[in-house]
Amino acid sequence: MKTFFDARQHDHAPAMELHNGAYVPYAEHRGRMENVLATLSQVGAPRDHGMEPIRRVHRDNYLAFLQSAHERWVAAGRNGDAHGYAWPVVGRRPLNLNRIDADLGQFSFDASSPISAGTWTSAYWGAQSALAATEAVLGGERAAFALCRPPGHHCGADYLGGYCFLNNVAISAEAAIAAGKRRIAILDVDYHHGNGTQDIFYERGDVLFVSVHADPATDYPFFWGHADERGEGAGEGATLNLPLPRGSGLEAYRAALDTGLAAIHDFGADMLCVSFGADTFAGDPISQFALQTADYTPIARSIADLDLPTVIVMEGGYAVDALGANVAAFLAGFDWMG
Ligand code: OKP
Ligand code: ZN
Repeated sequence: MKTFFDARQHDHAPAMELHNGAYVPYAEHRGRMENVLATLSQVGAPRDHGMEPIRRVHRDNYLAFLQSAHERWVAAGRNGDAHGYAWPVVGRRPLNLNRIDADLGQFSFDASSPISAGTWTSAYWGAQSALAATEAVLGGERAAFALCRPPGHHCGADYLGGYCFLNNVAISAEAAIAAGKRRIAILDVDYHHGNGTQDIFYERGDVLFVSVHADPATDYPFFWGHADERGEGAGEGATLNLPLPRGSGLEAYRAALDTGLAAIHDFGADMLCVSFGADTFAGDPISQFALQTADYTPIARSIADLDLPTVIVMEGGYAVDALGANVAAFLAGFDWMG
């Protein structure tokens, strides 16, 4: 399968993150990509599609913030990674503040995503990898894979969070619509709910968002991904959340996935964008499902059986030594598509 990755996606390199009350080494590090790249052939660098497709998803003030945040952090006399610590609660009146600390709170929803010197460059080229895979599929490939890093499904039109800065799968879906596709299905099979993707398309009837994930009653991102979130307005019924309990293995996973795939079939999508996270793996250090490496092939095969042109973008997966094998097992499920 054609795969896209740009070496500049390594530039994003936060040192530490807040995990269960302690600072620990950042889990979403470049070693993840190195392990995957070692298992893949046919990896190409994306061409540069520029800012326009990114601006279809993200607000200009947020993009300006992302591009300058680390420089402003340094200019304020700070060391290391830019990190928010104060957030405007729902209902707080809009304020036009320009202190970097205020903006870090304004444009994020959690403390999971420090900004390093290379964050913008990596996020930009990760989005370009998603656009290159999208272009390949629009050009006739049955499926293509974007090895996105940083991941994207937690960030929204104007906020970052959950290791995510640009929403790669949303950028792919919007690019496909701009190129003439009419109905896009997004299937999110990362362990965590894709709250940013859901938010971006919540009132849209032309983009179906289906997600199988850990129940937010017990797992990050807690405030989104509950089964009763079903979309609003024109998007009513075009969001389908299928939460599963911690400990779920292949049997429970397949039952939820089959429900999601049936919804995608009924929606009549003309293209599929998949947010693939391998953090559903039994050995994942921050997640609690029980999938085995060999399970990813039949899971992907049943997604491929939808017989839709498919863009696959990388999301999470933190069992680094197994990540390449898990990605390869997933992509093997699409092999018959050529
Ligand atoms: C990103 B993706 C828990 C900290 C949670 C955020 C997890 C983001 C996962 N102590 N950190 O969906 O794989
Ligand atoms: Zn995840």
